[in-house]
Amino acid sequence: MARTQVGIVGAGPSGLLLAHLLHERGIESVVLENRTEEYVIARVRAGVLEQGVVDVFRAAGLSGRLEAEGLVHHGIELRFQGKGHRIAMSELTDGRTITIYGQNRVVEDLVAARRSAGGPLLYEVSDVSLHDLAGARPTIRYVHEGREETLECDFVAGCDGFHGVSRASIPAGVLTEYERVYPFGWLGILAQVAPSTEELVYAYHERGFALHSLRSAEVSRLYIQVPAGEEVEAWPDDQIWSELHTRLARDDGWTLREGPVLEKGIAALRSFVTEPMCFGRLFLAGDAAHIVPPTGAKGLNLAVADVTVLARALEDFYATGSDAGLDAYSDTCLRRVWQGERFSWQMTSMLHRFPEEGPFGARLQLAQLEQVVSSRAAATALSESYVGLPIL
Ligand code: RFL
Ligand code: PHB
Repeated sequence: MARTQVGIVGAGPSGLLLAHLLHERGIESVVLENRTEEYVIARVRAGVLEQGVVDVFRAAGLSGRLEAEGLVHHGIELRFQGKGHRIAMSELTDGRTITIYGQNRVVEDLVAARRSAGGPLLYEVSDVSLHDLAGARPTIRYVHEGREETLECDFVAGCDGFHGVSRASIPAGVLTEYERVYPFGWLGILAQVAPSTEELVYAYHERGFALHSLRSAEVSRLYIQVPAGEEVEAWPDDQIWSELHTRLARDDGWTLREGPVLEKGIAALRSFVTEPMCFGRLFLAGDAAHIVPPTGAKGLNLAVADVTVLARALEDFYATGSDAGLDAYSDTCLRRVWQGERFSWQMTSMLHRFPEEGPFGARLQLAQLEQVVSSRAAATALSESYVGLPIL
């Protein structure tokens, strides 16, 4: 039977970053991923990194390409009723910034770091199951290259996302789950066209929310709110552009540039938290423990915060034998998680069309937007949440 100190399930941002932070601390791990490397890297997801996350990457020696190619932003635009309103986030938060850098690149950088560290990273494992989580020697069983394997660990990190096996391996009755599912999703496209904006635009429109984000000087990332359950095949490119033009329109002549669609997909919107984020020697991190709707751009940022806390707690355990950090892991993470949930819910509620809320609800949304763009206190509160709290 193979052995390691920390068995990590999932090679998304959480699992790979944890492996790197542990390696830096002299702690061994094995990372098990059920998909292929190409699939995990190609998945188009997050784009906004909080300053605290960039600081974590820098401190871990992972920020070379991120600092060379990431786009540092100082504000966002809220657009409604044909007008754009800049929220000067840096000015309102003592100079804090966000960085636009695609999750694909984050994952590529982390895979490269793992390779150069020489640590095990296995793709296309199947039939992953977790055992003896409540004891001192949990094991992970899996199949790789046709062979059944058993990995004995000191700890298991469940970094396998919302649909992974880790959370599902915890006995019934241990976890309390808090959930809200929204009656809409986001249809996202990646387009080969220079962004029509320098800063992210979050638009509220009677036809629904739209977001203009970016990836580089040549590639734009755009989203529109669509009803829950919609199939991407029902959305030809010209119809997506038409909705984007309508929802992002400004009455000062601003125009949206179109380009070839490189990728498109639909994501459901959900808020979800499990408490506690651990059971015995299994620790959940990232999307395995919590999901936020993407409107607040918090998912990846929360994942980075979780694994930073976990790596420190494990470092303490191996250095001193103390369980104190591990015992506090869940509570420490959940304080940030619930702030992320609150902010993501607030942004989602303020910016999407909720048909069941009727015209009264729509008027309240406009009143809230008016307050955010006209009150320095309200804009500061939004900015503080958007740029995020320090992690280190
Ligand atoms: P991931 O990325 O889902 O990775 C989990 C990995 O585990 C693997 N896995 C398994 N491996 C082995 N055995 C099993 N049984 C397994 N089951 C699953 C999966 O294949 C996968 O590789 O979770 P992780 O690492 O916790 O990372 C979380 C982030 O990916 C997620 O929170 C963000 O993408 C959310 N998100 C955003 N976050 C931000 O901070 N800023 C943003 O701007 C932002 N925009 C977004 C987003 C997510 C989006 N979608 C598609 C949900 C925009 C979108 C559209
Ligand atoms: C993205 O660029 O993919 C992005 C940006 C901001 C969000 C969500 C996604 O709130």
